Amino acid sequence: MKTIRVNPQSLDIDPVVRVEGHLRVEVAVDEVDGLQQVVDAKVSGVLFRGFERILAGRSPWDAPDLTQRICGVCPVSHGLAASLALERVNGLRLPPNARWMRNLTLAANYLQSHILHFYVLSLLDFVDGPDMPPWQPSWKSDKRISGDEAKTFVEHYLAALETRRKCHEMGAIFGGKLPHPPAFVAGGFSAVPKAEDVTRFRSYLAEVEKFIHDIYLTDVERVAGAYPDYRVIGGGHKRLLAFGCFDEDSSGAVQLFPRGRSGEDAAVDLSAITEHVAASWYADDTGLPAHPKDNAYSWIKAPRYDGVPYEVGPLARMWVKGLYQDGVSVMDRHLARAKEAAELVPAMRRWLDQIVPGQPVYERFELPAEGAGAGLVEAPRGALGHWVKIAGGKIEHYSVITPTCWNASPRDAGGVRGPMEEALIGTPVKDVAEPVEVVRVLHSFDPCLACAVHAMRPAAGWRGFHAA
Ligand code: NFE
Repeated sequence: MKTIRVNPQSLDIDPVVRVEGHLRVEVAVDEVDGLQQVVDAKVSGVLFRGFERILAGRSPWDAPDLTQRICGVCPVSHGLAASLALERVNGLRLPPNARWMRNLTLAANYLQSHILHFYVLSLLDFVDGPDMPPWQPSWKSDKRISGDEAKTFVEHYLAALETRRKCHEMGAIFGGKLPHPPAFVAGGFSAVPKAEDVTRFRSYLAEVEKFIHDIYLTDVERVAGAYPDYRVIGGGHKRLLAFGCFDEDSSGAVQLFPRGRSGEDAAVDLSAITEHVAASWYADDTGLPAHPKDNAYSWIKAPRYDGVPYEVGPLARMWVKGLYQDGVSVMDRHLARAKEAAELVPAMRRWLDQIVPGQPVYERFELPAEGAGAGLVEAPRGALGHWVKIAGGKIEHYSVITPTCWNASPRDAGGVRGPMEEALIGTPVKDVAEPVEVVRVLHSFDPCLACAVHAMRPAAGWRGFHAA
């Protein structure tokens, strides 16, 4: 492709709004074949956090409670991943009730998160809303949904807020107070199901289902229809990875959303996961925070599978399950996410049917003084892993790789861009004063910087830690 350098410009969007946490993006815009577009991108997490360091030296039993505080949007996933990591230390099998209640609480969290993402975090990029917050102030360019149709979307936005609240109330029936449900404990669940809880959950689910089917699915289709170019924009590396989630049996081998990768070889081998810090503010040899550092621009590490970047998220899950394989783009992410919401509802009914009030929810077990375990789940935004190493009865090392670590990762040791960075390449930018196209691509990943920024294990050999 012939590149005509006309007027290369660097745009710095800092902060990117309508994401969780602090995200900065720097894009180079240039004219290529007569079209002004993104030719380079750097995505940065600009807030340092250190949850793994908080965990070191503490009792392993604290991990489900402490790691939930990583984030208020996906705490359920962290509580589950931490519990699983401890249970894997000694191969514990849970009572079925605990499995169904965990699944249901996590699924309720997915539904609130999917609705939040489309209506609150993304829709305002596409719809020209009324002259009031949160619709204004906003960039005016390229809003293809306006007038009476926009009014309908505003009504749906309000209905989405209400429905999201219902999802939280639904999750709280078994999980306890949200957003950080205390019911996730290593060994099972701390709430005992009653028949009336099951009935109440069912009635919430019916209301949420109505919103998903009558409003959410239709609205996503409508936005996708108005922006057909976004079925191409925002593709990126087009490599997808899912750890799998929602156990259907005690072995953990059968899951509603299976583990896998796009492409010919779908197997997932945990020892293939590495983390790079070449462009991150951590020392190459120790993994300790190192700021400033030459060529580094993010507190996010760069996880790679088999040395290459992978996108994670609802699209990856639906792809691996075989339910959505239309493409990888901005709109494909939104469409697959809505499809996943619809897919969850019948599964939730099935899990509700299998809860037996009065039966056990917890299996008492001992943690060994020495051991290691991995808890792999799917958070709403994608593959989430917790790795724990116990020594002397305390946490010696804890490592968290979140979905946004994968998606918003910076360049790796080979200089290869992370998934969001790569997805931005080629994105047309009509008006550099209002680069809404860039923001649409970023929002389609629903990045959460609160989740993504973590310190790593400050000792030799940390690169191999994730094989545990
Ligand atoms: Ni803070 Fe999270 C999800 C996790 S994102 S929202 O979903 O883990 O990286």
